[in-house]
Amino acid sequence: MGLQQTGLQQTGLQQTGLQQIGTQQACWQGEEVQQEGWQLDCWQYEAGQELLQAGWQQALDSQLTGAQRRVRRSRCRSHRTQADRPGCCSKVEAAVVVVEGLEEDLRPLDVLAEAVPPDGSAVGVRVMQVQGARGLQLSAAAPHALSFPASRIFFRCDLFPEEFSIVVTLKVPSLPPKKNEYLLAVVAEERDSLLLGLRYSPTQLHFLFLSEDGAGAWQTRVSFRSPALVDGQWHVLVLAVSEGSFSLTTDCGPAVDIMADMPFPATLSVRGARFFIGSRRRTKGRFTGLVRQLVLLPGSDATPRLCPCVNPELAVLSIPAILRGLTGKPEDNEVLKYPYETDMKVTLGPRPPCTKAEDAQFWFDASRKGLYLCVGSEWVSVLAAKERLDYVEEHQSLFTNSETLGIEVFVIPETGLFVATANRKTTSVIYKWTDGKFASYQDIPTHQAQSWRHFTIGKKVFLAVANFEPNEKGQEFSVIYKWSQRRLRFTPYQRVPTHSARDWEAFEVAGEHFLAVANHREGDNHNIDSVIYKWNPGTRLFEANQTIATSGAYDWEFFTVGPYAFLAVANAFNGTSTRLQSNLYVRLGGSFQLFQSFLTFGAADWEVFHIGERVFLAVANSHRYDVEMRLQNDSYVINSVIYELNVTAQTFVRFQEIRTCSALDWEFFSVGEDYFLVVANSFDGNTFSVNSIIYRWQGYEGFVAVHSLPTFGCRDWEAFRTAAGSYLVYSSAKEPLSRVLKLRTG
Ligand SMILES: [Ca+2]
Ligand SMILES: [Ca+2]
Ligand SMILES: [Ca+2]
Repeated sequence: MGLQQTGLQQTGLQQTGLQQIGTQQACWQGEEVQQEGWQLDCWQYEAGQELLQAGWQQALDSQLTGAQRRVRRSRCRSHRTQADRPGCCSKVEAAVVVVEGLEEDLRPLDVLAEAVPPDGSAVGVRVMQVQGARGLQLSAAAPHALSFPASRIFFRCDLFPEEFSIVVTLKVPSLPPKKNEYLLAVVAEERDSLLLGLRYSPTQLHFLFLSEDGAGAWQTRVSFRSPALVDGQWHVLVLAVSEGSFSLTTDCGPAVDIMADMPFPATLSVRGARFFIGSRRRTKGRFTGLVRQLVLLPGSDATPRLCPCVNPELAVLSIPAILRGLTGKPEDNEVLKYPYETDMKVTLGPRPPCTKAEDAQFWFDASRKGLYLCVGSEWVSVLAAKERLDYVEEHQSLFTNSETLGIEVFVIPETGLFVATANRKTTSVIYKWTDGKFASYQDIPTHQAQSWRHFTIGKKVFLAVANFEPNEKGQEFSVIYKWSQRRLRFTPYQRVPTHSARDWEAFEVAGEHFLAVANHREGDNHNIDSVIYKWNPGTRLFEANQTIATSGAYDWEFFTVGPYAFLAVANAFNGTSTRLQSNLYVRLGGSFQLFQSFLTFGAADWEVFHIGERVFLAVANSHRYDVEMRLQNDSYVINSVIYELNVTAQTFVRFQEIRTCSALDWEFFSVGEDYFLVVANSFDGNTFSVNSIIYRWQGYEGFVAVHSLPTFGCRDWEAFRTAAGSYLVYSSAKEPLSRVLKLRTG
């Protein structure tokens, strides 16, 4: 992102409510001080005029008191000395300088603002917002980005004030021991000597200055122990210098005073010198934290101007316009702590538009504590959770012996992780996760297998396959296999007559075990019964328990909400149309009864998922088709729908529609604190080569596309985890190749 842009964004931000909140929350001290200062200046101006007539010291001492007198003395001394130097202004001229200079010299010189153009467009500088306050970060590549000639602020005389204070607001990450970083350096450019410097180490803050006299030049270092500085929090430091007295105040706390043998020079010339912020004109010692305020206040201790303050670690004397504004709310700070590296422009309040103009800008949704980045035209969640999906990488190409319609990943305790592939041709294969990859483990003869379902009853492990076609003898059945702990293989356990079975669903209600089969069609007839079987512990077999009329049933999905058990069926085709009601049943009085119907289009999959207390049900609509309607290519690119349970109304309501390309499966998964849905897009009317999409849950906006994966005839997705990480696996209904993807998290 260009820095020019940052500046413009900043300008825009200042008109938001955030700015107002920030101003109110910021120290009012600033305004009071300014008024005070204005009065002081006026009064001093008069004093200055008097001074012209009555002479230096006399007029001052009679009318100024305390610190003001000290200030004035310092000014006078500086100018008097300057006047005595060859090539400088005469004594009378010096007095005029004092008079003219009073108005501005006692005002804070915002050194940081001097270095940053009003729009913030300095090269090598980034504006960042952290813990609710903005600061500037220097790029390692451009360590002198923030510098300017001393003559820009010392335009009347080139002597550094003898008495002054420096106010710094900064935020410093932890530093390695012995490492030093410069906050400020005034360097005589020609001879490259440090005239004045402020630098810190993990344990100390050093103030350095050059003293010169006839005997030569030497550097003095005044060191303060600063244990609280390098802790990653914002801090305000005020260093007040007056002759040999050096006083450091941190966050408006008690001052630490050091009396040095060597006073700060009264005649430190800054002619030909340059101010460097965050460096000492070289890469070494570059400031790596954030600086928010850097002010030189000539002639006085700035502490009374800043303190006391409501928010002492962010007390403001003067900061560049680009850094103004605080979010103020402490709860915001907690969240904004994370994206330390983020660029600027965070908008609060209701969702702002995300267009080209807002590209790369942030929006903080305070109600959901979400930080969003405008990318393209979408707000993408960027709030760093503990673990975050970064991207996916190909982990394994799983070559299958034929096209694969369904995949089922499961764990057998003390044995391992497996995936069962439902292959179109005569053999399906079970793979075992071995050395981080799936390796072929067992072949099982199947008949156009559509899907596998793993389940357990007590310690018994089962695997049921949905066979779509009859066997060689014309017998049509699906098979339940049982894991043999002795043979370490699945062996046939029970045959169940089925009709072009598409799917098995296994579930348990009140300690009873059930299996439901989706019978797709019998011959040409799609309007047939699907069957729910119940485990009989006496016979140890599944027995038909309930039949439910279905139309080209494709999928069963079981879930519970509180004490209620639900079963949803995806009805795909009734013989003439894919535009059908797919039904949701609830178990009441020992059987499943119709609860709600949903209009679906070639429904191929139901996916239920929970996000917090919320319950969602997503349908994959694969095809809009009617015998009346001529075949249209666009009838595959249609919306799939996510419904959400409205508990009060006891009904699922439309939550979000997502454009899909002959969607055949939804898979819900989570990474860290983020939730995702991935869709199996299989066909767009022309090609099977279509992208499948990963959507990320973004609260307010529902699911937003975050990643596209090129797939070919994608049929089924499964998510799984191992100790090594999170994975996705998908199968293709059009080629004998499934792929395992590893989710990269960061
Ligand atoms: Ca299912
Ligand atoms: Ca699914
Ligand atoms: Ca799936």
